[in-house]
Amino acid sequence: MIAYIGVGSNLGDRKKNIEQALRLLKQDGNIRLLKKTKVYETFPLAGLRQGKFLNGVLKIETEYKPLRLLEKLKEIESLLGRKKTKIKWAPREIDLDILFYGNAIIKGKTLSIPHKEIKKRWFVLKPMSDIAPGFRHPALKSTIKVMLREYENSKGSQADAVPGEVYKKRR
Ligand code: PH2
Ligand code: MG
Ligand code: MG
Repeated sequence: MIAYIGVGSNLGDRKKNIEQALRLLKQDGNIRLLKKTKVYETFPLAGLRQGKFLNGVLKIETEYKPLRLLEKLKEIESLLGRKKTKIKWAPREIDLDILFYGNAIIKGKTLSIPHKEIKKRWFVLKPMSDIAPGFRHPALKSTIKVMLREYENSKGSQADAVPGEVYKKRR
């Protein structure tokens, strides 16, 4: 199955964390990395004060079923030093989220696919639009490109979030 994975880091050596995560993913015989986007530096979306993120999206092909894929991603997160915490949206060394799994719609206790917040997250829509602008959200029925345009039209965008640059202003 084709899946899209959101990658984020805002703790420690962010670039290295993402590189390590990629390395571990590639080592898995049931996961093939098909595409990776460039990494965008983005302001944290949360009430909590915390450091800026590096965010990107991966396109993979995998034999794993969704829950097994989730386990695998959690395993990599913990190998990279991410500690479990009750605090929602605590800063993290690495975050690997299943955004889409083919066109599956799953509403489980431990896993929701597509990821619930995609439409509200520039840091997902933007990188994903670089590799899959025409991908259609199986539940919302709009394409990534359209959702990104809608986001940028309503929120004025995080278009100052240029890859590799440090932003001057916060909206
Ligand atoms: N992840 C969150 C909460 N807020 N903000 C940015 N910019 N990037 C993220 O990956 C992110 C976030 C929870 O997973
Ligand atoms: Mg997340
Ligand atoms: Mg997560």
